[in-house]
Parts: sequence; C-alpha cells; structure tokens
Amino acid sequence: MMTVEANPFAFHFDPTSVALIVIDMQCDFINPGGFGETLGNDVSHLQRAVSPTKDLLTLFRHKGWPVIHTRENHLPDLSDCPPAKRDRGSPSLRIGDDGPMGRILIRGEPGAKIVPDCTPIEGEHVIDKPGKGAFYATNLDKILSKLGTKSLVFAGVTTEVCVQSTMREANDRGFECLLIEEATESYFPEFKAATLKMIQAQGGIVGWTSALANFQAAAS
Ligand code: C5J
Repeated sequence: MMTVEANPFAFHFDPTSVALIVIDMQCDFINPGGFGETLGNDVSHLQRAVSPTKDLLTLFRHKGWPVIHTRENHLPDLSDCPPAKRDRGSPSLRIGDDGPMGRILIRGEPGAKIVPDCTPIEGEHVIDKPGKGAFYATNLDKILSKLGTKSLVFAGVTTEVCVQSTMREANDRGFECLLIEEATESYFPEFKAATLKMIQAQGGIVGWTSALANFQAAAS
C-alpha cells in the first residue's frame, strides 16, 4: 500500500488497483471561443490546471498505471443533448452552433478535443459523455471493473461541475477517490475552494484531496 498525505486524513492506495481519471480537459472549456466562454466565463482560470495535470499524466504513464480521459460532448445530430441543456440561459452560442473552434461541444470538432498538453496516448481510455457525471450513459463502470480499479485519482475541469459530479458518482459506487488540488480548476475560484472543503468535510464524505507534491512523494 502507498500512503498520501491528504485531507481530511491520509489516503492509502494499492498501486495495483489505482487509476487516474482526467475530466474534460478540452479546448471547449479551457480555450477562448469554446463552450465555457459562450457561457460568459473567464477561461483563463482553467489554464492553471493544465501543467499539474500533465505532471500527473507523466507520473501515471511512467508507473504504467491506467489512465482514463473523459470528454463532455454531444452527437452531431444532438440526439443525446436534452433540450433543457441546450436551451438554458442566454449563452452567446448554443451547443451545436458554429464557433471559432467548430460546432460548440460537438464530438469530433476541434473544440471538443483534449488540450495538446494532456492529449491521450495509445492504450489510454477516452470516454465521451453527454452529462456532467462520467458514469451517466457511458461504459466507465465496465472499464473500471475490467481494470480492477479500487482507487481513483482525479484531475480536470471544472471542479464543482464535472469533477465533483463524477467524484460523487464514483464515491457512491465504492471507489476511494482522491482529487489533486492543483490539477483541477473552476471559472470561480471560490467554487473550487468550497468544493475542496465539501469533499473533505464530515470525515471525507466524498473522498480526499491532496497537493500534487504529496501524491508524487507517495508514488516515488
Ligand atoms: C461544465 C464541466 N462546467 N466539464 N462542464 O459544464 O465541468
């Protein structure tokens, strides 16, 4: 077993049953001109998560531990996009509209791709998901069961939406979940801070969080 100095207390994991899950590190969220910006967000906040996520990817690849990437997107005919999602609010462009990185949040378009520093390599799993949580309408459960995963290390964006939703779903399914603090970001720094606290509260009700350096030290 390996032990990470974490919050609210030490996180133990077996290196034979750990996997990294990188949530939605896509151009549509992180770069100007994508889904995130159409909603009125300052996307520069999310760029802080790129380099720490790259460091985590490097570590997992070096160790030969499994890596799973997710991408939030929709089919070109929008058949998997509930009108309630597309019609909500008054974004500058809606899901499926043409934007500077292709159609907003549509599978296969440049905006839906993962940013170059976090691009998946051969052998890594890539899951396209229509929802915020990565278990809904995907085969993530099956992949994790095939891998024999018990502990999930989380990175990605945004902290309080797709990362937290997926972490809660995973926690309910019995996975031990650790979120790496520098490898996740929100458009709203106060939401990131609150989410880290929510996860750690009540004896780690959703899981654990730790600094990247603590995870690196434990894994070395
Ligand atoms: C959002 C996500 N924020 N990946 N998606 O709509 O967090």
